[in-house]
This record gives sequence, structure tokens and C-alpha cells, in this order.
Amino acid sequence: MTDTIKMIDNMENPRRRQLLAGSVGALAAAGLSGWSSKSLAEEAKPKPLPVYVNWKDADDVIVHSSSTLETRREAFGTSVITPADQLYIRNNLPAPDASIVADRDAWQIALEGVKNPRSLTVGELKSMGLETVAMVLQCSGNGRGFFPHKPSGTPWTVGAAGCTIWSGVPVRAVVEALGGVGEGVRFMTGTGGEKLPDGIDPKTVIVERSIPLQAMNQALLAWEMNGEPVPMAHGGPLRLIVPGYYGVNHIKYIKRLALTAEETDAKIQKTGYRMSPIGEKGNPSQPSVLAMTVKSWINHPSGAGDSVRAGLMQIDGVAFGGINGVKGVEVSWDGGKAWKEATFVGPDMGRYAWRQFVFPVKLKAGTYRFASRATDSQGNVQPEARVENASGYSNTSWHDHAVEIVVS
Ligand SMILES: Nc1nc2c(c(=O)[nH]1)N[C@H]1C(S)=C(S)[C@@H](COP(=O)(O)O)O[C@H]1N2
Ligand SMILES: [Mo]
Repeated sequence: MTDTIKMIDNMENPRRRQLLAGSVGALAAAGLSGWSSKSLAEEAKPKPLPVYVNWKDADDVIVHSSSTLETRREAFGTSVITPADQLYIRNNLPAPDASIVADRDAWQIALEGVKNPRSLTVGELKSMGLETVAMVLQCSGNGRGFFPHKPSGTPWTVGAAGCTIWSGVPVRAVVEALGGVGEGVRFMTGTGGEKLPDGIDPKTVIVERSIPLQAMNQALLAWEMNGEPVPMAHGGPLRLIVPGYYGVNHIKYIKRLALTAEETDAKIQKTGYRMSPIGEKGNPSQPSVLAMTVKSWINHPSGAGDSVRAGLMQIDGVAFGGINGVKGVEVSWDGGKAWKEATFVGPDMGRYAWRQFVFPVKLKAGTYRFASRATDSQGNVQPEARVENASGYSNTSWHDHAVEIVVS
């Protein structure tokens, strides 16, 4: 027992070691021979948090750019729910001004494609129904960093995802209150409330996504995340939540929800977020990035040169089914030759949430390749291979997500 605890203590903060190793590497790469305190400090400095998310935990996130923040792999795993200050950020347009959350209840959303279309305020929505759902919010580009053809876009590894709790009114309750679904409707189309840049065709930049109408059954218009008013950076005052679907479909600061006969012709739908063959541009005949499929990964040890002492150790990670629930997860320590069932720990927060798993293992000195492979409630097994595609979407490959650990 004591040994186990010591072992875990050793692994406690691999991040700090990695940061150190990283800064030395950066110095070497920059070819800095002479020592100067100024260049040392500059080279070691990670990008600062952008102002609109300066409340994030700087130790737990990687700042890729002002519109992309990733949760560090080592930061996951202490609780099922990803705290707001660790959760990733992805903005296709600059984030709106903080003034949009000054009077949250006054925010308006236009409801269209129902029998009685009208605008409603968040204040009004709050009296129309209330449901809560725990779900994995995951960018479709999560895992892009593992694609060998280096797609353009943020090279996320595992941290463009989090498990979050959302509260709001079910979309179907709002639609019913407005007389029900209009004629010929096949899609639910949400529009983001960002101010669009002047002098550009709005269709090329607007965040507007169409989702098959059936997703309406589990969708919410949410004003709370993890028990707090939704932070502006995560879509406050009001966000469309579509459990089981990739992140891009969860429209932040939503200003219009339309039930439509056709998909929007906004670029983000028409040619963006398509599973296009490598070397080809996106087009509407290719599958759009919609429902998520079964996936898991190991968070501790986190790889990246993690060095752990021989003996008994605990492996942990997360597993989720995407549009389905998750049924189980196996772990391999030899790169996927042998597999053993891992144990889920902590609460089961429902079909759309992830579950944490643990796998105690006793290891001799050597190099190991740990992988995890989840199975969903329908028996679908997380695949070994990624589906190759130009933009690096939907990577669920267990092989790509494996971590190499040196035990000494
Ligand atoms: N209005 C709006 N909604 C949006 C986006 C955006 O840029 N604007 N980005 C989408 C993408 S690609 C993702 S992955 C998620 C990111 O959500 P988060 O920043 O709250 O983590 O929001 C989605 N919804
Ligand atoms: Mo995304």
C-alpha cells in the first residue's frame, strides 16, 4: 500500500518535469550557446492566456493561439467533470465582447421553422422547461496532432475535449410551445451570435450549423454549465447543446435556431467540417462531422517521456461512447497485443458523459506502450486505425492515442 502511494506520488506532477524538459529543448533548438537570463526567460515562457479567458488555470492548459486552448493530458482525471478553468476553447471567430453577458436574461434568440415563429429572451426560456445533461464536449479536430500528413489546423492531441454538465430548456419543449415543427423540416440550424467582420461575405465566416432534426430530441438551449451561468467564452448567455455530437454543432451565444428543410449554405457547413480524402477540398457530398463515436485514452501516466519506478502502479483514463453510452474499456501494456478489462470508477453520469477507468499493473523495468480500447453500448469497438481525412477530424484510433512509458 505504502509503495503504491509513493509510486503515485512520483507520478503526481509529470507536467512540471515536462515543462522543464521542454524549455531546455527549446533553448537547444534555438541554438542558444551563451547564457543570458533574458533569453532564458523568454524561451521558457509559454503563451499567456488571452484576456477573455484570463480566468483559466494557466498550469492546466496549452495556449495554442488566442482562439485555441487545450487541456493538458495530465490535467484530466481527478474528477469526472472537467472544471471550467481547465476546459478547452475553440473559436472560429474572435470571441464576442464580455458585454453580451452583462444582462443574461435579456439575450434574445429567434425561433424559426416552427408553426408560430418568434423571438424569446433567456428570461422567457427559463420558464419553459429545465433539464440537465452531462456530456462530452469534443472538438472534431481532437487527435489531429496524430495524423502523419500534418493537416492544417490546431494539432490537438487529447485535450480538445471535456466532460461538462449543462442545464437549460429542452429544444423540443420550446418547439412545442411555439406550435410544433413546421412543414418539410429536416434540419435544426443554429447561428452563432458573433459580430461578423465588415466587408466579407457573411456566409464565409458565420458560425452556422445544420444538424439532422432527430438530434432535437436530446438538444438543450443551455444557460448553465457545471452549475454556473455559462461563461461567455463557452457560449453564454445561451448555448445550443447537442449531446453525442462533435463540438462545432454546439453553437455558442446562439442568436437564431431555425428548423429548416435544407442544410445551411454557410461555408462552415457546406465545405468545412467534411470528411474529405487527403488532398481534396470539402464538398457537400462528403460526410459532415456530426455524431461522435466510441473513444478512450489514458491520462496517467501521460507519456511524453514520463519515467516511472518499477512496481505497482495505477493507469487511468477516460472512455465514452459518443452518441451511444460506453459499456467497457480494456487496457494493453504491450502496444495492443494483449488486452485486459479496466475498471470504471466514479459516478456514471449518463449516456453522453465519459467514465474514468483505472487499471492497476505491476511492472518491471522496461519500455511499455499503454493503449486503451473502449466498447460502446451497441458493441462497437474503438478502432485501431484512424479514418484518414484531409482536415484530421474524428480521430478515435487507439493506436494513435497510446502512450510510451519508461519504467526504471
Ligand atoms: N458561436 C460559435 N459557436 C461555436 C464555435 C464558434 O466559433 N462560434 N466553435 C465551435 C467549435 S469548432 C467547437 S470545438 C466548440 C468549442 O467549444 P468551447 O470553446 O466551449 O470549448 O464550440 C463550437 N461552437
Ligand atoms: Mo471544433
